[in-house]
Amino acid sequence: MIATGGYRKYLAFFGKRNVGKSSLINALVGQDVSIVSDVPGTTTDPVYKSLEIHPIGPVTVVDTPGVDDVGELGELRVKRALKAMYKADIAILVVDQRWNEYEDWLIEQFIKMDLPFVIAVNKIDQSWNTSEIEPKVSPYPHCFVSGLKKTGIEDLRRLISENLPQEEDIPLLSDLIEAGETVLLVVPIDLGAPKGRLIMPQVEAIREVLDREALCLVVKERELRWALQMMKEAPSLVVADSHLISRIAADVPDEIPLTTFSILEARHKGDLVEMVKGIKRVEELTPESKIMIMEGCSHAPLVEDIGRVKIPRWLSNHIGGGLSFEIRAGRDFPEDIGEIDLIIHCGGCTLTRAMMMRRIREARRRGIPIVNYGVLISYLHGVLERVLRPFPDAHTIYIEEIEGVTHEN
Ligand SMILES: Nc1nc2c(ncn2[C@@H]2O[C@H](COP(=O)(O)OP(=O)(O)OP(=O)(O)O)[C@@H](O)[C@H]2O)c(=O)[nH]1
Ligand SMILES: [Mg+2]
Repeated sequence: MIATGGYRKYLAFFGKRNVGKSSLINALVGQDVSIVSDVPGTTTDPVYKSLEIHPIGPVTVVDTPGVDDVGELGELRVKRALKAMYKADIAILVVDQRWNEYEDWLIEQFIKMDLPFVIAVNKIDQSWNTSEIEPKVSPYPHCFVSGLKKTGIEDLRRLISENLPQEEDIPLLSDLIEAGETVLLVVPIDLGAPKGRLIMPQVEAIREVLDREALCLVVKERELRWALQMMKEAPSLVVADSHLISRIAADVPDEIPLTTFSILEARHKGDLVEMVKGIKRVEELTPESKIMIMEGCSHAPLVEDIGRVKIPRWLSNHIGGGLSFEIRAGRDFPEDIGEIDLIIHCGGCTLTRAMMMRRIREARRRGIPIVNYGVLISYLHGVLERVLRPFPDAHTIYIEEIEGVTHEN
């Protein structure tokens, strides 16, 4: 099922053993989802519970084992708790009066991973002196609660809701053009094209041009030159399909802004700058490198499938052979990802922006560079600099961080 407006947020609870994580979760969700006991280390595996919490909306609450767990098994549990951080949208650090290096360490991880977090100071019913903990928690969003007595739970809900990151809306192309201008879309009708229709990014692009009160001309690649000759004024933007981009770039005069549907999609659905940064890794690859091709949906592979055939071929040619490719398709970020040097993600046409951003964040938190099909294809065809020109942020990153160290030809 495709999550659209009702995108489920991951709320992950962290803290030492026995601070009351499970009790607080039960109080927050109003059900006994997690076992509570005074034995430290009661929660041994992350517990996931999906439900609706007002005013936050649909969420998955994740209870984790205490991070101060000891011994070999303890270490394993800590690892599993940390894994929950990779995919969390927000972390809730549960503490009681015993603040020590574990809390400092957890906060350090959240900051390093760019994971928003709030602090719930628990067991406030035990009437201890909170003035000692105030300086520790006051730099961060925090509240005082009792999981046992179920007090302060409303404050915690509000705090979580206020600190959950909101995804901004980024258009496909309407911010790149003015009313009255013309956009030229170059759409291949080849074996990869669906029968009798256009694909989503093409349809969305047409719609955005119309909404912008601009003109849209749609042609196949063979009619491109003719269209350009016919136009009295040059188009203010040409958008072409990635895998034809080197031919199209040769046909479109250098002064006309040119980009690809995939680049537009990478910005609209994710983080173009992050994808451009990922290109740096391409030049560090060796024949032994491991690549993960990640697809957002499972489609029946085509004979000349872009992710399974063309990209591996182009990239292997670029590196000079070798490389191992693993393909993962589906909605969830794979858990057992192993040692991976680079993730190459599809355009994510069936994913929402929020879903795509989560995958990008997770890759970043795991320290794995990520690029997408569109950015990589343009790079491997030697036209990335050109197709990034309409996007000053990403173009600057390319010039400053990539151009000097890579071999775009
Ligand atoms: N007085 C008081 N006791 C609490 C509160 N919250 C939890 N406790 C008690 O603290 C003990 C541990 O609670 P849990 O919720 O199991 O703690 P946990 O953090 O999930 O512990 P682990 O799963 O072992 O990591 C239990 O005996 C709870 O009854 C609270 O707000 N006040
Ligand atoms: Mg627990």
